[in-house]
Amino acid sequence: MVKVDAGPASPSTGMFICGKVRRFTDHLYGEHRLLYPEIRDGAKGLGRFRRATWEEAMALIAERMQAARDEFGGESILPYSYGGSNGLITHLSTDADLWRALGTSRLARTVCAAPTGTAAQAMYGKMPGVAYEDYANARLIVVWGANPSASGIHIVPFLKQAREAGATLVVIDPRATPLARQADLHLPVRPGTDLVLALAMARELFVRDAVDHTFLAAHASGAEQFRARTEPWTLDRAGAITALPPAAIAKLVDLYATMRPSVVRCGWGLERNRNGTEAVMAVLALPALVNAFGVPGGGYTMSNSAAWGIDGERWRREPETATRIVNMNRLGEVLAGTMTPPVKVLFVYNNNALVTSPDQNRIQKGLEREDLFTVVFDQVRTDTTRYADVILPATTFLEHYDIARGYGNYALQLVKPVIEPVGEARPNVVVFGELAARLGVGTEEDETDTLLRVAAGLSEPMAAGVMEQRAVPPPCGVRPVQMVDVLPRTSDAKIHLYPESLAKAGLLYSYEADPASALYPLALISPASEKTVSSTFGQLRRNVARLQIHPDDAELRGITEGDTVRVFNAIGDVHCLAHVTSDIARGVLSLPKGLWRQSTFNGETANALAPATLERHSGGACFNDARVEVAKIVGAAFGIADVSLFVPARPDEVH
Ligand SMILES: Nc1nc2c(c(=O)[nH]1)N[C@H]1C(S)=C(S)[C@@H](COP(=O)(O)OP(=O)(O)OC[C@H]3O[C@@H](n4cnc5c(=O)[nH]c(N)nc54)[C@H](O)[C@@H]3O)O[C@H]1N2
Ligand SMILES: Nc1nc2c(c(=O)[nH]1)N[C@H]1C(S)=C(S)[C@@H](COP(=O)(O)OP(=O)(O)OC[C@H]3O[C@@H](n4cnc5c(=O)[nH]c(N)nc54)[C@H](O)[C@@H]3O)O[C@H]1N2
Ligand SMILES: [Mo]
Repeated sequence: MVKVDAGPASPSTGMFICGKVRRFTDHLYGEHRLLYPEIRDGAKGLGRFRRATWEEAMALIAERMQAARDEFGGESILPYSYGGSNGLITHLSTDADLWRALGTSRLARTVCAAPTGTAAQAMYGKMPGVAYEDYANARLIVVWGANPSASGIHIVPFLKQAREAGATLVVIDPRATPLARQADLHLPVRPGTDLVLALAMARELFVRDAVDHTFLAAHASGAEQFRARTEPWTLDRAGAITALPPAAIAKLVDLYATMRPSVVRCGWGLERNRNGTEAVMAVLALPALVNAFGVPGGGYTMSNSAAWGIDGERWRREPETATRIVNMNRLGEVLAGTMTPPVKVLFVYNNNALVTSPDQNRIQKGLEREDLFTVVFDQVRTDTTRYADVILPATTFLEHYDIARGYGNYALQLVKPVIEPVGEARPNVVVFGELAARLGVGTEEDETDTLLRVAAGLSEPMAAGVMEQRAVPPPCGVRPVQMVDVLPRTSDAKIHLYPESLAKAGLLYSYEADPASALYPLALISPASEKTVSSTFGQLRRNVARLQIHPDDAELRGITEGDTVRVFNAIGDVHCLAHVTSDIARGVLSLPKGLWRQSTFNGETANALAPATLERHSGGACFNDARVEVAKIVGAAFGIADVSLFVPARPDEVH
């Protein structure tokens, strides 16, 4: 493999790919690539391993799983994965068969998209959203809690096209993102307060009689209950909580009440806090109130992955057994060993838990438990592999089959290996099939068996398209007009503004106050950066992380550009560099998501500061509820407890 670039098959990505994937050969062949199985050879966490054969490694894993099952039951095994970049074959296929057959603990995959998914499901049954191409038709575009310049670049040309045709752009984000800097209106909202902002907008729309009551009567339920919940949120009250000038909120209402077509690109930034689900619900209520639907470029876009109607479970061989469900955000607590039965075997794959899940220090403690047997199955030597008892090398998308589907773009496609596996790397399906055979609960499967099985679970035209290597559109087509070509997939095909399923837990649209305290007044967010995909490619980041801090907050603490600082709270302490900039709102700090431990001076990352609290409706992660203080570190005492734990970043590599 010498070069990775855009291919012609998928219309909206046919022209270009992002810079980080263009560097994929560094991931494929770089020094971090895992080439063969390894078995721990030294104290836990020391990072010393010896080479092993697949036979030896697999026999050991099977033996330890069997022993745990015999002594403590299947639930003492915890499979841990998220699968954000995995498709229908490398995720929830033979792995799911194996875990089900063994009766292991089940995992609630909540580290991402749980609040947005809960909101979009309850209100619209995950109705497909406005296609990126149709943004070119919009006159008003509201980018809400998303930073597509880094996290979803294929929408950007259409935003540009719309702007050139005179469209108005609004960005709602505590940071001045690249799009915010070009926007007609930028609202630097306090993290976690979007619920209040959207309710205040809705209240204003009702007060001004800018609501389409005829549309609501025909296509929505719960409008009056929703309206009642907006009542307290005057512009002034909302301004005080969101840290926005009331006049700026009013300006947004002016635009939203009058301009058509209008579209909201709702992102994931606003979900990662205690109010996540209800914030997304209130935002998704807005296009219904004004009936922004019915025209190309009108409505909203959330995740589009449900458009194909593939539930991800239809090719499973057996029904799910009712074993316990473990919320993945609680990994630290779970590994503390207090559950019954305790977790004795942890199997991590498609995931880099130590740097992507909340409460990093607690997770590390758990991983250090001598009686815990940990398998980490990955492509590269991640920070999590350091705590493994057995490391298994995995193939990448260039070396295995998969069926991938966009959650922005409307394309489902076959992923086909183009090179032989590097070293002794193996695909997930092969490894999980072999484990099932060794444990006597299934049969070995090669990749084409799984491919055919998964394809058989698709509709005939979809399966044919996949096999012919075309970009397969969803049944609604690639440019659906909302409320025309697609309707809510709720029981009555209506928009549920006050979904009863969620109201059971109490009054909906109730703002839960900021978790800031006198000790930890600053909100730390950790959004996607253009250098990594979550933590994937994090090994290639050689610079010390820079903390974004507003000049006023910096001055108050005697911090200047380039200073070494510590960002801390009761659960973590991150030593990095300060970047003083008015690109971030007052009272807010930002560190990139997905950093490896090598990117800070002391090996802790934003995830050490992120609480393991759960969003109330979905159990979703609350990374952006981290509240912290920051101080300048005087001198070069970086407080490194154990330098053998990580390769510290070097200040001379900063740029
Ligand atoms: N380059 C790159 N691309 C990625 C990823 C990556 O890591 N790197 N990750 C992928 C994944 S897994 C996901 S889920 C998506 C996520 O992609 P996005 O939806 O863009 O989500 P985030 O990057 O978490 O946050 C988006 C923006 O929300 C802002 N924000 C933070 N808190 C709040 C808040 O409370 N309210 C509002 N209004 N804004 C807030 C942040 O400043 C940020 O600019 O991106 C995907 N694409
Ligand atoms: N602080 C903070 N943390 C966050 C977030 C945040 O906003 N702030 N966002 C969260 C979000 S949105 C997400 S989606 C999660 C993602 O967190 P993770 O699920 O941990 O995803 P990645 O960091 O991309 O790590 C995926 C790993 O799987 C490996 N891998 C890829 N394909 C395969 C395969 O086929 N087989 C095997 N065996 N391994 C494979 C890759 O090499 C990589 O090391 O992170 C979350 N973490
Ligand atoms: Mo994500």
